[in-house]
Amino acid sequence: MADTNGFETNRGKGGETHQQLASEGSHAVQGRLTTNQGIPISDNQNSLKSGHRGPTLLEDFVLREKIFHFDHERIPERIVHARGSAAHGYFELTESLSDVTSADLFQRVGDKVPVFVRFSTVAGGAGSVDTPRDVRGFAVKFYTQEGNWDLVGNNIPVFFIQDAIKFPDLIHSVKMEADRAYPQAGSAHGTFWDFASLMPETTHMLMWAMSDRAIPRSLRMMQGFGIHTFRFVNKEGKSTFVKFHWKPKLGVQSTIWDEAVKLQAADNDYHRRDLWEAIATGNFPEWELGVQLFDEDFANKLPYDVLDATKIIPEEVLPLKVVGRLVLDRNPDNFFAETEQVAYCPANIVPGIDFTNDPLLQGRLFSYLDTQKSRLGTANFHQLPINAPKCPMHNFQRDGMMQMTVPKGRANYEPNSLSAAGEEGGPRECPVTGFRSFEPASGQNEQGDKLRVRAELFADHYSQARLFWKSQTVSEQAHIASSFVFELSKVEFEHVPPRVIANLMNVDMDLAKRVADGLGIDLPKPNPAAKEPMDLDPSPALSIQKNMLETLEGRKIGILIADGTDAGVLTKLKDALTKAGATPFVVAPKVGKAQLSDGKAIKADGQLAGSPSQMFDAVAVLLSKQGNDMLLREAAAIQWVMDAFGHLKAVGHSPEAMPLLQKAGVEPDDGVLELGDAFMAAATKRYWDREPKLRLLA
Ligand code: HDD
Repeated sequence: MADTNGFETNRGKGGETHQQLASEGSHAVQGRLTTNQGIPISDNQNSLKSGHRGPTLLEDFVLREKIFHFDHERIPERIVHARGSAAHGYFELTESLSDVTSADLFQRVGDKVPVFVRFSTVAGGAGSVDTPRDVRGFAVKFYTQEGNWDLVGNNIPVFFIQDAIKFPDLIHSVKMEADRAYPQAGSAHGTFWDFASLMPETTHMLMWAMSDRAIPRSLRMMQGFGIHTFRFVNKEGKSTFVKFHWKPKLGVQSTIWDEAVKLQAADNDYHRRDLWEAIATGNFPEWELGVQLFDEDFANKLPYDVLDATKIIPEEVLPLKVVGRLVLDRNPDNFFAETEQVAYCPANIVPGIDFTNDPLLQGRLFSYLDTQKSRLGTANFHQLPINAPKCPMHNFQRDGMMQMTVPKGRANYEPNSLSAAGEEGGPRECPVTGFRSFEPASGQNEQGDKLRVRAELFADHYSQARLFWKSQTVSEQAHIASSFVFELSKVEFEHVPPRVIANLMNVDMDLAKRVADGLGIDLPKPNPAAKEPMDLDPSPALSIQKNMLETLEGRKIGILIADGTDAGVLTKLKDALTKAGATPFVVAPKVGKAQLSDGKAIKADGQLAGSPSQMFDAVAVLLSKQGNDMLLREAAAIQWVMDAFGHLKAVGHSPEAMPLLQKAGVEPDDGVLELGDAFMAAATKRYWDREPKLRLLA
């Protein structure tokens, strides 16, 4: 029926049943619309009014309840890591660790444990973009049979600071500035670099943050790290130190800066969409879990402190042992209920795993639980389905806001002897299988005077920053130096960049000079290091480019077509790409129709202006003469090709598309070639050698 405005409403005038109304709609209907009290609703289009043009009545509980609930839909976003995307999956053990840990999930090869993994940026708000230069969070909740274990890590193996007491300062400095509330989601501003320059311990992580690690191509192509040194404890109570590493099956891949910047405009949700689509299409992201295991003796011989979160143990010094795989195979059903409400906490560990005295980790053990209470509003947040353990859980904690369980009986304290009276006595502690903190042998406990200090080796702020720098390729070094220049060029406090450069002089003089030169300023006076840096052996494992996996698996290839495109070549190319594990994505001037050479019309996956080439890992320009002539007059097409070339990607083309390539400034090299088998191999790479011809890097 039509309402007074002439709109169609679904109100039944003559008292039709709900079923009759539902059957009128084209969508499947799941039951009657009700209020939160279960009261059936007859009209979800109009509020209750006094007369046709009269005021809305306070009595309208349907309206009031709906608006009331809507008004309270948001909870405080995370103070850090607010922007995130998550997925369900499982962890499968491939190598038993029963000799070093009693943790249930590491005992039996083949055992699978459900997980929920959330990836995030750090600095931006929940609504910020996916591709700023930033560290990425990599948080894994393992729902084990012995309780939930949360490994709350990042995609960079070190941290900016050594002691949790500096965390609020670090985060205040990097977030948007206090008075002006900009910039959003980025470290390229005065307060961050002011803080960083005064804290030499940030130098190692700054090197990583200025590298391409901080602009990942995909969440599926990032490493993850537990960062801190943790402990495994075995059945005999013996402790082994452990560091956790996630290695992506698709290899580590990053974007380059110009590409990352343009991605922000092309698709704010670039990473979120990529993760969702990969899982939805059955291309399940996968990582290996590697562990570095070592004992006290090994730790004592290292020239750095394993309790210092600004240090790594290079894989070349202590190789990884691969013990399992992580597979993400299910998208969340509901973003808020799962991704937003998931509450990770490094203090969630299970029997067989324990903390160390890392002062950053120790502070985290307090912070997360505290933050969850503030975000989720009640001490009962562990009852939310995404946070609840999937193993039995019994204790005598009771009541509190939003208590969702209904405990039975009188026993809400322990010890009790209610069973003697024939009543339920409730659960009891288990000294054998219950969690026990690691107990060092007598006399080995760290103890002493109460001191606000750092351990001596923590003062070495530069050796590993130098190690990182020396481990990079020429092209990666140029990216790092240029990122320092870019970020510092955004700092309006003139005294700050020289201080950063003075710190960099302790890392590598060439790097410092290049940054100073890029900014057009003189080298400052040196800032003597608290501890003279050492020359450690380079670690090739730290370079992305040296370890690039040349594969099409998980990659997305853009194919630009227009009217007249050769239908046979297009089909062949799409088939070959799909077979190689890539996703072909057809881009055309009109999304609804492109008339191919065989006279048939096809739909494109994306429209040219809305699908710029930075969304792809490699591109194919498959045009007829007619298509090429038309696109020579289309700036979006010229930019499409220019950016693909400028972002060092393979550019495959039909012979007829050559004029467009030339207009876009494409110059011949190994990555520019006619479409065919050779293009398939070429599309697995990036062409780093091309860059110096296109860009004046620092
Ligand atoms: Fe943190 C969230 C990772 C140091 C305090 N942190 C948070 C998340 C990740 C990390 C991935 C998001 C989890 C999610 O997806 O919900 N944080 C790290 C790493 C650190 C680190 C790898 C150093 C090695 N964090 C750190 C310190 C403190 C915090 C030193 C405080 C003393 N972190 C928090 C927090 C957050 C958080 C305020 C915000 C939201 C949340 O916890 O749930 O408690």
